[in-house]
Amino acid sequence: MIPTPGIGQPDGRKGIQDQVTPIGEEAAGFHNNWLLPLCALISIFVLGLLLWAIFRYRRAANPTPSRNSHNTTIEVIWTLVPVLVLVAIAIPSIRLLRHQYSPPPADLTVKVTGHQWYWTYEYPDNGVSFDSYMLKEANDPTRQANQRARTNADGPPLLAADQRMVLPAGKVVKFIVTADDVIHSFAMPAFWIKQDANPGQLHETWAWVDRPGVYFGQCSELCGARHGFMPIAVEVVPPAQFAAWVASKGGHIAGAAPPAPNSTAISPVSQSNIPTAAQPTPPAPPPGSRPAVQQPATAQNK
Ligand SMILES: [Cu+2]
Repeated sequence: MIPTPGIGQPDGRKGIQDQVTPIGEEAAGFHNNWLLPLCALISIFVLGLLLWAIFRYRRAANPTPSRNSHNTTIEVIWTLVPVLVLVAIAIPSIRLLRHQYSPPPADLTVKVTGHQWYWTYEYPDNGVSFDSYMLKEANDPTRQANQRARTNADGPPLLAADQRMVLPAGKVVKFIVTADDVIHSFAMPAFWIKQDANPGQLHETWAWVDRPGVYFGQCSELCGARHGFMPIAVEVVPPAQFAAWVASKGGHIAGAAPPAPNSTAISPVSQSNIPTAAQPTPPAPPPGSRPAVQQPATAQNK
């Protein structure tokens, strides 16, 4: 798939990239429609107050300065109004956090591991695992003879990767994020994702992308000499194409084919020790519907 200029990659515009997830749309709307205007209004108001005080109460206009030191009315106002402004910001802000941290049940899990300096993507339910390296330019002297050079079909310089993470469109994807050596950060601006990847820890985030396309991100934690050269390239494709990609990687889709007899054998005894095994799974949303981000977290997606 060929990336679309201006979607999922920087294109010189100011501000936040176009968002392709429900969380991203909510967060970018909150930022662009509420926080930025509020910041601008407060800045203009404070600047106006400053200018007014500087000119109105300058020494030449006030040979005998006022001796007032308290004004109860104005002190109540300048305490109360900022508190109300903060409460007005806190309500949508906490609501957004709740949506971010209450993901719907996942349709697909991808384990993301940061290394110095590349990413590994594992699909534990599909038996797929591979490394993803940045594609170097054709004239890069450090490019080995067996390394493919970047083309415009791969994506912009410093963002194109030799193997993209492929995701099915319209599915809830859970990312398990960790690192192998130092702290990295899995950042996808168009998904509103920036999740630290820490060695020895598993972090979780999620995305739901309806629009097929190619989206780019970068490691966003200073992780060493080639920190700037470990991009993230994600290709979102229709589910049927995703199934074909999994098969081409030697993997399998759950329910599509019987599992190998010895690979998933769990004895009844060990199964009975798993407390969540007895819990009913929530009903799957109808295909194509947007996931309800408002619903509280369940045991399955903790
Ligand atoms: Cu890194």
